[in-house]
Amino acid sequence: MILHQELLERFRAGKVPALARAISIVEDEREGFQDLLHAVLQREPSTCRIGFTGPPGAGKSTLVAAAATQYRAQEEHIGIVAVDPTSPYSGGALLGDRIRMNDLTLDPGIFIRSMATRGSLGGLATTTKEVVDLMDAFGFDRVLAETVGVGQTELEITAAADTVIVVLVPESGDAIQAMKAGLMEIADIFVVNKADRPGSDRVVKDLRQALHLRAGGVGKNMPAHHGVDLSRLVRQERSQDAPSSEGAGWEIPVLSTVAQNGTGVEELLTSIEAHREWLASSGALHVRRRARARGRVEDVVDRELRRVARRSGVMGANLDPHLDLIQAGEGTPYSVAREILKGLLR
Ligand SMILES: Nc1nc2c(ncn2[C@@H]2O[C@H](COP(=O)(O)OP(=O)(O)OP(=O)(O)O)[C@@H](O)[C@H]2O)c(=O)[nH]1
Ligand SMILES: [Mg+2]
Repeated sequence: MILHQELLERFRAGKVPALARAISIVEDEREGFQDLLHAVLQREPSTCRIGFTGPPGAGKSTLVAAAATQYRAQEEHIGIVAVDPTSPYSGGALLGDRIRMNDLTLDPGIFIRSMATRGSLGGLATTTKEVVDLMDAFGFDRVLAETVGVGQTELEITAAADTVIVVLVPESGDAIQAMKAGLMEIADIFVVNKADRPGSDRVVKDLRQALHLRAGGVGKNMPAHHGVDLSRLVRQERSQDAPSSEGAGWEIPVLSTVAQNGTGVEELLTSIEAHREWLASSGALHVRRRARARGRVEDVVDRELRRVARRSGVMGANLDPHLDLIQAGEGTPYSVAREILKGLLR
């Protein structure tokens, strides 16, 4: 705690380098990172968290950059988190983001951070959410988070947002695909980007129809892609306390944009504001924040349990005699795990 006291003061004073350092500490789970988070999160959340997700190359970064530019014109301070699901070593998409968001990085009113999920289970997704929490606590007017909607970790991160925008393109297939990928469950607003390309009207129409059918109860429990319900985590995190968006008077809009030249971006921002108002007036914002708090507690407990197991050393060389038993047919992974857990929880 003493370790980060000075950092904490500079963070609270709104110094951007302090935010950058705090993010690094959280990202690397360096000593004292939980105390740091604990200290800065003791305030009422006020930031508008907007998530952008969708298939690779849909134009999310371009759209985020366009939105950020408009918000800047209103003198708002903006934080941007771009989450890259690929390996941190390939770096391709991150580099692309950097180029597309280059103009923005010169603006001191905008803070951009790219991070990789590294495809690992649990841990890093939690860290990513914690980075969004940090940005929130820093006091930006809005935090825009971009994730690629391709897997569980990436969808789960959308639960960190108040408003989730799902970005599709004419090429990304029909509404059924979106439904299968679990995107229907998480969208508060649909955007069909690259409306300058053929087939865009068709996708807009399909989506509207699918949403209409869904509102009528058709396809609500449709099993997702490969039988894995990618959206379940998000839904759980949200709806344990809350009905999903469309259940409570929010009609999910389907917009079309050409992010490259800014067409439709104004309408998108209007929809985001409308959703914000709906969140506040319907009580959904409170409910979502509560669900988020629940999810975060679960995340931290999971992480700490894993940590306790790792620290105890039982998963390392000490496991060898147990493995001998399993190989000799005198034990199973279950009997061994049970014994280990008994020891840990004693
Ligand atoms: N034709 C057309 N191209 C666009 C539009 N918006 C973005 N692009 C282009 O599409 C490509 C991908 O855009 P990005 O903004 O990087 O897409 P992304 O979804 O962030 O991509 P990843 O982060 O890699 O998943 C870029 O070459 C953009 O210039 C659009 O409205 N129309
Ligand atoms: Mg991008």
